[in-house]
Amino acid sequence: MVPVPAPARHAPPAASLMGNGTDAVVVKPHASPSVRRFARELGVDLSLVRGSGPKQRILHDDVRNWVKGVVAQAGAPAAGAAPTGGGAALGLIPWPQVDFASFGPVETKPLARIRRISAANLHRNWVMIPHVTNHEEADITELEALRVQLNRENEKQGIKVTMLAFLIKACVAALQKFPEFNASLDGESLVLKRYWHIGFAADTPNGLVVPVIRDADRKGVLELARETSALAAKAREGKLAPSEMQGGTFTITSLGGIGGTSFTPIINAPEVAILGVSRSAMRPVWDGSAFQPRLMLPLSLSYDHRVIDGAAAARFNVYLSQLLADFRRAVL
Ligand code: CAO
Repeated sequence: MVPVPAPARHAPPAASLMGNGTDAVVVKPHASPSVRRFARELGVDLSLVRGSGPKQRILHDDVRNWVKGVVAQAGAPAAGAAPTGGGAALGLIPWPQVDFASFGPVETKPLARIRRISAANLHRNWVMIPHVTNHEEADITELEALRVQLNRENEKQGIKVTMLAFLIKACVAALQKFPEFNASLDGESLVLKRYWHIGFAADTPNGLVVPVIRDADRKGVLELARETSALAAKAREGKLAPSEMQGGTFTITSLGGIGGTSFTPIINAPEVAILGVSRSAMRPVWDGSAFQPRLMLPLSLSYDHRVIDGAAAARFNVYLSQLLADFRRAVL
């Protein structure tokens, strides 16, 4: 796992990256005369420092930590290398400090622990990885019919086969054909993994977690269905062990049960790609002589452009869509 940049406590929380229309309001830094003197001695511009004291007052420690962050950043690797150091010195203007209560009633809720951890990870990954998303559609008309039939057959055993289990199987086949998607950057090398541990994003009352299915290449669809539903249930109860969320080589995030037509998933570092899945829908598809009603599944593949070229991503997504359209290919 890549460490969170040293001056993370001074970085804006990820959730705040969504604009709130208040960017123009900037207040003067709030600090005691001794902190101002300390900052002057070190040549620190206090408007760049985030205060951790009451009412965001800047403390000696905030100045010290800010300097440490800048020093750590100076020792960070050159562009193109895998991120291992800080990420604070982006040369951005300070985060807007706004007294929201002066505009209307507000309620302040501390972020849950899982959300704080995932926010820091998502923020780092979004800022440090050059993301591009490739969108594709898969014709899953036949696959959905097979899924419904399997569920009818396995009803008594209590196994529910979900689209996610088929997606894991198909992704493993695509990852085996395109190994650079099952890899991580390590300095100036690419580590290609010869194991296929697939993570899937699970929405829980405490926030987003990513349980990992180990050795997904050695498991059949029914076993994958059983394991994903057991891990998802454990995730919702907050009972996942750390080891059940580690070692992933590729992640799938499915919003298909909720809705939407496409989205831009954030890569789960140190992985280099992630597949977002939206809700399937019946669409008229031209077969060369007439429109046919087909069930189409939207696939959004985000990839690290330092490692993967746009053409490779398009090939991966097209291949994945072919596997889902004719699932016999996934077991070849
Ligand atoms: N298109 C249409 N329907 C779909 C679908 C899709 N792509 N995927 C699932 N569905 C249907 C299922 O068939 C199921 O229908 P029935 O209840 O009629 O059988 C229903 O939607 C609910 O499915 P589900 O989402 O509970 O099950 P799943 O196996 O597809 O997903 C899990 C499991 C853990 C991925 C899911 O519960 C979850 O947490 N999803 C959210 C992930 C998330 O938050 N991602 C965002 C991360 S980035 O912020």
